[in-house]
Amino acid sequence: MKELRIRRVGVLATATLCAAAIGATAVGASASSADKQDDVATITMELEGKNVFFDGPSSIDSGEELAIVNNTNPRQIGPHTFTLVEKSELPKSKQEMKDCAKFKTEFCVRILEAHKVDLKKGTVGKPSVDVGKTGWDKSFGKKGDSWVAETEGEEEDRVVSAKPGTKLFYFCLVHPEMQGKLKVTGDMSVAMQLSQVL
Ligand SMILES: [Cu+2]
Repeated sequence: MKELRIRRVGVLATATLCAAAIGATAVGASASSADKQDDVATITMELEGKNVFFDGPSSIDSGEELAIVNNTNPRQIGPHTFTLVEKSELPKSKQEMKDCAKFKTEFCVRILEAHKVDLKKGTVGKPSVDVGKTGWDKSFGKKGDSWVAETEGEEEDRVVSAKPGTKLFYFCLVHPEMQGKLKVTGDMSVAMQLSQVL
């Protein structure tokens, strides 16, 4: 069991602070690539001034490795999640984001539960949740792929197992204004052949 750096009070304070800044926050991932390693696509968690956001590519090939890297200090901004989410479930309004960060919405509580978060103890029982096929493919709904970043510099690498043509939407449960979209590209016919063989 890993210890969360920021306890409930810290998380809520952060979330409230961020909710206040939502109006001014730039949402979404830019097309720039943070080339930490040459051939691994990377989405980073960033903090600039009061803006907290994901920075990463807008598309990726199916079967490629995708790394998520936390470039922020949890003492400043709290932990993050990188959570795949169905487009319809993304919190949109300021109020929806606030309610999600305060775990008032059933959908957001589901993600919390998937990570086996104990708010009283401030612990995350299961930082890596990988359902569906191994790798990044399954969006919440009921179950989905998600990762909790608790420390600065922490990284999670998984292959993109979603089919070409899929759009993966993602957000952070702690700061729901952190959102992004990833188009999964690649040769559909190769993917079809593969799925017949496997
Ligand atoms: Cu976050």
